[in-house]
Amino acid sequence: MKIYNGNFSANALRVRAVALELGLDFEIVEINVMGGENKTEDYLAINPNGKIPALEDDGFIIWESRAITSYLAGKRPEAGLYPDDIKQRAIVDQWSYWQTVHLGPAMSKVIFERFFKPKFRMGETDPVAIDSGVKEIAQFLPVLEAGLNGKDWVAGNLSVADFALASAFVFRKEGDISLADYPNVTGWIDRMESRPSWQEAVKPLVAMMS
Ligand SMILES: N[C@@H](CCC(=O)N[C@@H](CS)C(=O)NCC(=O)O)C(=O)O
Repeated sequence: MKIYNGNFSANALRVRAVALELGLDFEIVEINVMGGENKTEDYLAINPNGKIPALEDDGFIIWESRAITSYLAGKRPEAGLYPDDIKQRAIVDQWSYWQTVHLGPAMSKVIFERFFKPKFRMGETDPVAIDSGVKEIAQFLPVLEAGLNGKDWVAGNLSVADFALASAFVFRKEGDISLADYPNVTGWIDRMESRPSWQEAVKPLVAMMS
């Protein structure tokens, strides 16, 4: 099994983390996005979007990180990362999609403006973008806080949704996003970040950005 990876990518991070969590055998194929390797004919045949991550498993190809993690979970159903029960599965999907369209973009906006832009000299920080991102985070984090009431993991048991969500929090400190008002979220991300799979998967991303 091959994971087409970029160490800089939070989307690739969740795929590596789930593969490690499940103890799957995989080979990392590093795609040099800065060097344009994601736009070569060969790579576009794997992911026509020219984006990483992608997965190749015995000739089967899948792209989109959350679809990949659900597929990987299906290879070790006993781990329960993507449950068979349709209601439990719907809850997992709910949080994964919510991270994709709501919390993730809000967190990324603020982290990009406050951390990545100055660090990589990507232009002036945009206070309007920060302001709107901060407001969105203030709207969405209470939803996650309430969702975690009485639970260790968002869908009850550890699932691909936790891996999807956790990738949004990697650079929260650098983005000056405080979790002080969110004890459930703080406990959850601490649990997530103490998992050996997560620690191993996040290492190359953190190394690149420090
Ligand atoms: N929704 C996709 C997003 C993939 C994506 O945006 N990948 C970025 C890296 S984080 C990429 O490959 N960018 C290179 C490009 O667009 O040229 C997923 O979750 O897999």
